Amino acid sequence: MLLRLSRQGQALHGRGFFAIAQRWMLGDTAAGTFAPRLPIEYNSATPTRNGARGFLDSQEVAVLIDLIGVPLDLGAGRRGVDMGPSAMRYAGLCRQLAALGHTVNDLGNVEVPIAEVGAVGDPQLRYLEPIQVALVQLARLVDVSLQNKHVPVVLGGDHSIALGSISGAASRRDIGVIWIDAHGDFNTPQTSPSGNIHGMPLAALCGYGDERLISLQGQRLPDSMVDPRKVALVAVRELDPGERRLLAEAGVHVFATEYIDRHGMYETMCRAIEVAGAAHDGIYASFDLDVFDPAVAPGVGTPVPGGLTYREGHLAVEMIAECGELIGMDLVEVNPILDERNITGTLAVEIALSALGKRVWDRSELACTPGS
Ligand SMILES: [Mn+2]
Repeated sequence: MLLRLSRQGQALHGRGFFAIAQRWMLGDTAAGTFAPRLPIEYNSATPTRNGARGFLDSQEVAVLIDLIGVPLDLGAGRRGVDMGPSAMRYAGLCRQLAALGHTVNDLGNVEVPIAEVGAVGDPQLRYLEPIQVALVQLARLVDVSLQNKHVPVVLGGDHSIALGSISGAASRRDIGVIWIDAHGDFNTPQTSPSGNIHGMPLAALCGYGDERLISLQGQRLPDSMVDPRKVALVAVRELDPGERRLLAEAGVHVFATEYIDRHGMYETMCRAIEVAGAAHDGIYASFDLDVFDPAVAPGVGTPVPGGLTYREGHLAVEMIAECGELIGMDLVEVNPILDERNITGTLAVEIALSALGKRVWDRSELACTPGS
């Protein structure tokens, strides 16, 4: 697998948190033999919990994770995703990430106005003002987290938050984006049937749509535009007509559900990682829980039939972890009001764990299969 993920026949030069060990692994994979296990190498800048290694195996590096909650539901049509950060924390996110061997800094929540006291404003950009205020704070936190060489994990909230987190990550950095979602989130106020901003963040990140949203009313961090050709949209299955046109025009690589049906999740993710991995400074993953089939993740505001299975979702993030390029991630659209006993909140936590190194068994057997 690792060989297939390499670009132009060269070894990956990851900048993410598994990169050091990954490069060691790759050299060995190319030789077609297994190397003896090395003792775990912690990133020297990373304090560990009494040297605890947790579940991470010798290919991985324990990191310092910044958890950032964004209790925002103003971008969505249905209320309730503002409770998403609580649901994920309640499901044990912090404790389980620490059990993997990482050090976890919970930075608490970004301050977000509630709908009851905010003005809707422009009906085609509903709640732009209060959303913009929250996203500007978030962008700064993510930028600082990356400057500190930490891994930001952002807990939504509706998907509009990704305009904050990813513009923060992209500021003066060349990043690729893997957007895992039932929807394209590539609407503009002109193409959006609802005016809800959570349908627009990916377009705005790439510079499409209303200038007020794209620029975060003049407060977007400098040099933070995302190159749409380095964006992979994975498992999308519901697109508005205008959104479809715009995605094609922008050059976003769209891996819709029918692509997954024909090529499987493994091939799909190899391609998606190739697309986003073309960026120089790593990959940011934005994971919308509505990408799962509603039977697996009932607690989302905009469920669409025909979604990913539980295992497909895990495979996607396991492969992103293994490529060595991941620099940060979002987990969004968990809606505890619509959920059943926090199934979806718990699932979001499990996805974060897989993205940050948790495995059922020894990955070397997966990574080094000759001819795969
Ligand atoms: Mn979304």
